[in-house]
Amino acid sequence: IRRGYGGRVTAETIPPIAVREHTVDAFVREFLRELNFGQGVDLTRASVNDKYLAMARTVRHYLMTRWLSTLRRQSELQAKSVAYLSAEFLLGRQLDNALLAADLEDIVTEGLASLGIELDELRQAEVEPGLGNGGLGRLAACFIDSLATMNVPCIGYGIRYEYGIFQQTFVDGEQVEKPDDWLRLGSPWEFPHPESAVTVDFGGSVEQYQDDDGVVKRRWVPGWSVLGVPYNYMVPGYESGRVNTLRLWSARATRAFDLEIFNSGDYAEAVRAQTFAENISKVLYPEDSTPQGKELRLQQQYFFVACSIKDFVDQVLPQGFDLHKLPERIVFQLNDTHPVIAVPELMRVLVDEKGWDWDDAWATTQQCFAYTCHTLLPEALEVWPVELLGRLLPRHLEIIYRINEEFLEELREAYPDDELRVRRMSIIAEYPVRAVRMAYLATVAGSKVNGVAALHSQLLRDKVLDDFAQHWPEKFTNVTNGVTPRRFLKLSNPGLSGLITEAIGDGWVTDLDRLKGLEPLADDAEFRRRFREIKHANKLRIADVLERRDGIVVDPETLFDVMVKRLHEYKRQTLKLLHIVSLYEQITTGRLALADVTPRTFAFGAKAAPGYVMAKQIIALINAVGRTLNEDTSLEGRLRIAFPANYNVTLAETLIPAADLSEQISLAGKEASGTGNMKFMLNGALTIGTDDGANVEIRQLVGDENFFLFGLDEPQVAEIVERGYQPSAYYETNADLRRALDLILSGAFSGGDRHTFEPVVANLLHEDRFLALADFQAYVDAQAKVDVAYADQEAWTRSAVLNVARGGFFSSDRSMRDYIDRIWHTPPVSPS
Ligand code: 7GP
Repeated sequence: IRRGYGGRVTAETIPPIAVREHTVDAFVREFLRELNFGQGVDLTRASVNDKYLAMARTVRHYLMTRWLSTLRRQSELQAKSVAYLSAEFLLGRQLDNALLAADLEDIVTEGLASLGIELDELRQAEVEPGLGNGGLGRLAACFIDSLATMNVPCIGYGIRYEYGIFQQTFVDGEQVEKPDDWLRLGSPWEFPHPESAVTVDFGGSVEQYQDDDGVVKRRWVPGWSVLGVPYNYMVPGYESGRVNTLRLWSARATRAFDLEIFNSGDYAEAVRAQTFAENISKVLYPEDSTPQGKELRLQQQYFFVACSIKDFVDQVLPQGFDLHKLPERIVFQLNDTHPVIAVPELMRVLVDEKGWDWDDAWATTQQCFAYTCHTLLPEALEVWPVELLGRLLPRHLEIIYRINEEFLEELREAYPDDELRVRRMSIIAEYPVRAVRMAYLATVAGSKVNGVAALHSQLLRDKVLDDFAQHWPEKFTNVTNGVTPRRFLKLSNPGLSGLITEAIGDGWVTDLDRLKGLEPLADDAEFRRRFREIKHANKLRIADVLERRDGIVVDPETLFDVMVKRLHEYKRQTLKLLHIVSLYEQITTGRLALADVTPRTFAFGAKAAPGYVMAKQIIALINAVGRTLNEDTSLEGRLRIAFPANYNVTLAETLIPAADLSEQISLAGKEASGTGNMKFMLNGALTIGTDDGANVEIRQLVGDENFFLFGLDEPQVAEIVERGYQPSAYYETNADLRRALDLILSGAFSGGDRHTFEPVVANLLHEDRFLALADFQAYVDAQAKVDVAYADQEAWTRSAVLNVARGGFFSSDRSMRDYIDRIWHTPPVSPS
């Protein structure tokens, strides 16, 4: 035992950790104590928020023993840990997960009821921490859940944004963003440790000096600094006894900074300086897949990785630890390029602060990092202008230059007659401005590089990072994404979870391959009936939520056709919209009889990056089409659009279990993996999808007969683009497509105004970067097959059951096993 967050103690002086009594009475006592002494109110006067906060704090007491013993055990054993470095952790609500981990739901329900409180009312009071944009951030949250459950030591490092992903509202159908003030009513799940704040430097210059032996060296003379205050969150495993830690950093002004200005007597300036520092962790950048190269974003990135490395080296490791053994104790996993500045930071610590020689430091650094890439879009690959990096982190820029120099030297030796290749692979890009390619830096520094689905990893090797894969074939690997079955099946779909457990026992919660045991039940009529009943109940549940949350009315008797994900042209929400508009056009012109239309609820959920103009217009168009269809009584409610604003983790948890059809219709070769696709499958929806991302693996597992495949595959896309894609040709030759686009242009959805949606249509006709028009007919044909299949409810349910039964592969527990075997080599450790 050594210095930790609580001062100096020895193993002998630590008092035993109090264990909470697992009874209704004990819970009620604790709860009332929290309410009275924590919140300072008595029950008769307590607001819902008071009760929620008191309950949350009570629940966390029950996990505390496990957390403290996990930490104590870890400092005894010094086992190798994963440090998951991620600018985003999209956690979702914490209460249910904590209740599950503490096995408290029944006790809390009963205890609260004895006080006249409904657990469900308190649940609704929790504001979800939206500290992520979408897939990448939610994946990080699933991964840390799995590691805790599998007993693997892990510390998540990220940023405690004061404002998470914006709250989306619709005003006249258009997206309007509101700040996400998630901390406003208190944040009972976090443990701030201001006393353990670390200093992070920025700016200044680099100077040359002579060390004690007269050797000339270089060091950073920073210009300004901020403090990083750690906030710890529990990451409880399910039935594992382990509680890992998520440590999020919050920026504060340094005292030195304050004092200097204070002494000069300028109070207002001192406060301004404080604001300046605190801006660093103020807000999550809302761009998903298209980062803007903003200075503040680079500050955020360096801020959290510098805090994390310092924390790990100075606080987590025992004093006097020989850093040459660092690779035995840690692997820093880089969640995309956002934390890649950690590479030169570790080099700076080892070379400048610890006095190591360069080669030694580089050898160690390379063993400590691994890099996951989450995209294929060229515009998503982060590049930092040298001018900006040099201004903000001058010493890091020098270090990057040196890494690059040595790397290029190695390349010139390997490819003496291929200077073109050497330049292509340079970490420094020369055009349009001199800039650092962060993905290249990560690839050079990382011991492994992985994509997030089989196809994605292959395209990384063959296209995006092909030169690197040729140079270091053994560096490249794949780990297909997964999702946590605790949150996205057990908690979110209690009906189906109960049925599964009844059929095969509850082992599936930590061993999802056991879902295989459901396969024979696909042929059991009684099982299918109950399965359908549960789906129906889930539709009633979401119908209720949508009505109360958004005033949206849906018909639970219809096919629920759901597309929820960020709004991006490559994901092709417009393709689905064109299908809907085409159906509507055919009905209103009498070419399609209403009686022949399968009643459907088309559900959308999507946020657009605030600066992404086209995405926002597409949102407005979905809402406009929705208003027209929903108000058109001639449709008799057979086709409705439900587009609730502010799709988030909480809404996903009730919407996905109600879905019949999962829309995964990105242009082949663009969606790295997708993880929503896995959640739908596990909740018994059938997929209509392209051969893209993890859809490929989903289809292989579930079988062609249980999946609606359509559209061009990646080689076909590449060929069409190579030949010169002409979207207007499809408009001219496909009458249904033309009529649908013309209907939008006619102003039918914009009160007769022909200009409103002209840019969306024009973009499709003249550019259509993601080949929506080329895939239109194939999509419509596949949707016709959906209608036919859905008409046979027994066969449909059979397919739905098989989707669940064959979805076990997509547990994030399996992803973690793959990371451990292929990249991390971190064995599980018993927590006590
Ligand atoms: C996403 C990918 O778009 C998605 O296909 C994948 O399932 C998910 O990561 C998890 O791997 N990417 C992002 O969310 C993102 O912001 C930045 O990528 C490059």
